[in-house]
Amino acid sequence: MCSICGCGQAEVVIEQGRDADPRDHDHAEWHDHGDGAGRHAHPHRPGEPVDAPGASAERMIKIEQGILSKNDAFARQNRSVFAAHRLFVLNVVSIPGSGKTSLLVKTIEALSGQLPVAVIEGDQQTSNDADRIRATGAPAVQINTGKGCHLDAHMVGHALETLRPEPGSALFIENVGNLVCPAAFDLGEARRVVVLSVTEGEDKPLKYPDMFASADLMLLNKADLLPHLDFDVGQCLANALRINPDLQTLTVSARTGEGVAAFAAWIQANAARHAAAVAKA
Ligand SMILES: Nc1nc2c(ncn2[C@@H]2O[C@H](COP(=O)(O)OP(=O)(O)O)[C@@H](O)[C@H]2O)c(=O)[nH]1
Ligand SMILES: [Mg+2]
Repeated sequence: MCSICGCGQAEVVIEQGRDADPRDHDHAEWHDHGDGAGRHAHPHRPGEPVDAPGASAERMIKIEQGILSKNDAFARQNRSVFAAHRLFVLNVVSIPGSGKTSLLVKTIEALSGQLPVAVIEGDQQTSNDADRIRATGAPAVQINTGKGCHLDAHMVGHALETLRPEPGSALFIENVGNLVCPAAFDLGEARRVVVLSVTEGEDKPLKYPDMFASADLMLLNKADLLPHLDFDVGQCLANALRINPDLQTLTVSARTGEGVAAFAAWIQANAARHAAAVAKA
């Protein structure tokens, strides 16, 4: 169970794709996850067992710090694997239903022929979203978190062993729908993208500040619905920038395709910027 939110993490299941040949050198490169766990079993142990009822506040803080520092160590490992394979990784977060998967499908189409794309999908149950992505022709792997309400870096490391994206790809990680816990868990991504749809209200950046403070880009989705709503785009952007003055924003619609080309261009530009930063480091 996660002390950040109280969610369970014992039931994580990661889809298994291609069977790895043990002689496959590439596979060994992916399988550098440091916990001795094979890719066909997934003993997910991101933190020590938590005995929450009756635990003191001091002990809970220590447990939380322990979980996050273990996560950060896995995130560092992910980052070096991403760098070795020249992957540009985006962590896509929102509440359920904001349009993450719909936007990814449109963005994959927009990037077609320009940048190879792979996707890690996170949901509590079902492989529906991975199936939607695979229907575009892009490779995808589904992580089901069971009772867990967020992805962590350890799960992503294991999903990579199955997915093994083409070097130089953009790798999207669609997080479990939740604006709270995913904010605390670094997955090793280069950029964090928060999706907010116009049906959710202008005040969400103020109500869930950690997520907006930690994001690089906000996609304001479902712009096609604006004529039917009294949603104030200017107020929403002002709220988001009050939390994070460096936040970049794009207004988009997965339904009409508005703004998708601009998002694809943002990805291209940021992938190039990130590659230059990694080369310099
Ligand atoms: N009108 C409209 N509906 C959208 C848009 N994007 C997504 N949806 C709908 O919103 C619902 C949730 O979308 P989905 O992509 O599954 O959201 P996710 O849970 O964030 O991945 C679906 O019924 C989509 O068809 C959009 O831009 N405009
Ligand atoms: Mg989805």
